[in-house]
Amino acid sequence: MPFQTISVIGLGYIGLPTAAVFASRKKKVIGVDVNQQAVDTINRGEIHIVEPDLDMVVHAAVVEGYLRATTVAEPADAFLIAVPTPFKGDHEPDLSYIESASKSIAPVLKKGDLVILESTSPVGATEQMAAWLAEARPDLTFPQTHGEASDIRVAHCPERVLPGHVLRELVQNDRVIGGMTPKCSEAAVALYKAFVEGDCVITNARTAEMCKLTENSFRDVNIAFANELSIICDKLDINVWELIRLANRHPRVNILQPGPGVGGHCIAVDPWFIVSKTPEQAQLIRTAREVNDRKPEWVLEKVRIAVGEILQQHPEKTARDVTIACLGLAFKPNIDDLRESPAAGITLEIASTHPGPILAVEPHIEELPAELAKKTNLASLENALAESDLIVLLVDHSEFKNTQIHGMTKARIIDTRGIISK
Ligand code: SAJ
Repeated sequence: MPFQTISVIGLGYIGLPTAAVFASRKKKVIGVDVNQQAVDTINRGEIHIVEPDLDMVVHAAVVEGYLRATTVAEPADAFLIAVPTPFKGDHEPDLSYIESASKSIAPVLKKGDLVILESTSPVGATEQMAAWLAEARPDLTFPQTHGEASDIRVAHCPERVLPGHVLRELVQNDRVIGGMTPKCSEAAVALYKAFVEGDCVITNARTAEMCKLTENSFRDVNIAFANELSIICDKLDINVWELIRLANRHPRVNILQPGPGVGGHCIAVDPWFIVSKTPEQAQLIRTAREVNDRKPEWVLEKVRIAVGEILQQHPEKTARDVTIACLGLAFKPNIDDLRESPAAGITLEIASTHPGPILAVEPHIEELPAELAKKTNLASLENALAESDLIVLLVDHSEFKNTQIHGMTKARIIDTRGIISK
């Protein structure tokens, strides 16, 4: 393979596993990150993020000398940019991390190099990245002006791995390869073939960008449908989980599960990249986002109503005497990631407005984040079930699913995940 040295810019949830997997295939990998602490951690053979088995793969890669991290870009044959693309203002994509990553590698680029944008990006971002590179290096030629004859090859190859299964999905998933020219795509396929066992499917950069956004929007729209059904069923006194289970027996129906809202760093963000480019056209995609974003408020209203009913049944009590337990804080089951989590947001809001005790149960963490720690206590499942008057089930962790919650508590239960209601 022509790529002897590979540089990965951005050593986060995608960049670090990608760097480690290349290194595990005995490629020399230079990881670059602006975070000195992350760089030092990786160079010790340790990791600063949570992902099953990643610690072992990074440790082996560093010890065997295939992976090294640094804060300053160095020459390489291929550069993979895997930096965050958050949004700013009114859900406008923020490309500033891609811009600074491009500017950091531009000085070390040389004729024949391949630059791949892996970050989830709005349509047109790869062309924008190539423009930033060309501006910084007028001595080199790029595909937007020189097509197949360019010195530098540029492609967009979005990551599509599921947190919690990153190492397996990196290797096994099909990969969409969107080169700015067919030769750019060919070069990118040659690079990924070092570890990808799935198909490398070639398209252009804009389609590859839109493909990633489409996948996550599809999931968001489907979850919004499920969330809307849950609100409708609540009005009509129908068990939504039974309803979806029955409907999904149809060979061409596959509805996802309702919940307390959509969290994480992708599904709740990426659809906005489509909406911000085409606000007039992206009606359904925008509405789905709004439906999912409104769901936590609906859950909070259910909590307020339940507390009111408990007080009506127990006139001797005040709200201060009502203990609420929130089960689960992570953004999805069986992980410890509390960032962008509707469950954590709902718990914080309950703790900020309810005057009585709040117990937070999250079997995957040992300490609450500072903001939550000020207003609530981390409790065991057993204590929460025994001590609370109201239980709000927010995450379908296996620990909760495997417990006979109903039999272990006298509390009222609001089940946002269908754990007991199924
Ligand atoms: N959720 C529901 N109901 C469901 C499924 C999920 O409410 O039936 C919620 C989860 O609880 C969570 C949120 O949606 O709050 C997102 O979770 P997820 O498991 O759907 O997705 P992510 O964000 O962990 O990963 C997604 C994946 N995309 C798709 O499955 C299309 C992953 O493959 C992408 O690589 C990742 O986004 C990404 O990085 O873009």
